[in-house]
Amino acid sequence: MRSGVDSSHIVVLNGADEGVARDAAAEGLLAGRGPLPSQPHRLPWRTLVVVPTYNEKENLAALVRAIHAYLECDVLIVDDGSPDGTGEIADRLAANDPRVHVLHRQGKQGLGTAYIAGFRFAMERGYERVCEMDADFSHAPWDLPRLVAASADAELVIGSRYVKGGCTVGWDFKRRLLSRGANLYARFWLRTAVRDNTAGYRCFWVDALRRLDLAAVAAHGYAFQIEMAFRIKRAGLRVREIPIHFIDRQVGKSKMDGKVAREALLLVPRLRGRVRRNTGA
Ligand SMILES: Nc1nc2c(ncn2[C@@H]2O[C@H](COP(=O)(O)OP(=O)(O)OP(=O)(O)O)[C@@H](O)[C@H]2O)c(=O)[nH]1
Ligand SMILES: [Mg+2]
Repeated sequence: MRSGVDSSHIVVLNGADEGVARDAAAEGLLAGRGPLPSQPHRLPWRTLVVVPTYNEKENLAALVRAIHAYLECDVLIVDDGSPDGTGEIADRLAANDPRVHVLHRQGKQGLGTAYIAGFRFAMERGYERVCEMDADFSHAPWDLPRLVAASADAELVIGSRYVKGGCTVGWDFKRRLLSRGANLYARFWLRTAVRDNTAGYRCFWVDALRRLDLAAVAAHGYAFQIEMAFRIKRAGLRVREIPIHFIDRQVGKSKMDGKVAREALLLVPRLRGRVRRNTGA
């Protein structure tokens, strides 16, 4: 690890006996599943973790299992008609576990609209926290309890690669440059103190989302993350960044493309004019 502590070596006790917790963690690490807690963490809020998927058949079942090993929560899979059959895997998971839900959408409609659909699901069903998480294990499941716990005093928590202790693992120079460049660009245009504006590992208060005008959110691709952080800030709400180690995907294909980058380039300079102060709408 290039900087800071590797979160896969943090054992959260959460009321558990230290010896038991350490043994469970060591067993999980040995099995390549991170430091498993002896039991999933239970936090005071009803939490929904939204996982958008497009062709993630190798990752999805293992990811949902890992999420539930670390945190007591519900999971919503938003699948855009993946040609590889991810949607059927999602249905099978939901049929076997009442904590798993699935939304099927027709064709690839972008990450932004998938998350908005997830947010609406959370609002309608009385969840108090809603998380965003990639399906490809780039976002370590063992960071999830830390992410949600940090939301005690911030309406938006971002798992950040660009605060002290955070980093990316396994990205080539080009990908690192693109991500850093996008963040510099966003910080320049939006004058924001948020260091990782494009990060997709997040926890929102559902009540904070209710205060925003979600129908006005313009971005579909990665600019969605920049826009949401900006809208939360503009609404006068608190954003907190906690360090994470972002791990490059091990299996499956990237969906990053030029269209997504172009959208961010064009949209970000216009955001300050579009989003009203104090309301975020
Ligand atoms: N529902 C839905 N999910 C999507 C869409 N595009 C990407 N995803 C999912 O969003 C998450 C992030 O996409 P990734 O392809 O991992 O994007 P990335 O992390 O920038 O790129 P790599 O990690 O390099 O693959 C993954 O879980 C994808 O399956 C989409 O249009 N619809
Ligand atoms: Mg990814």
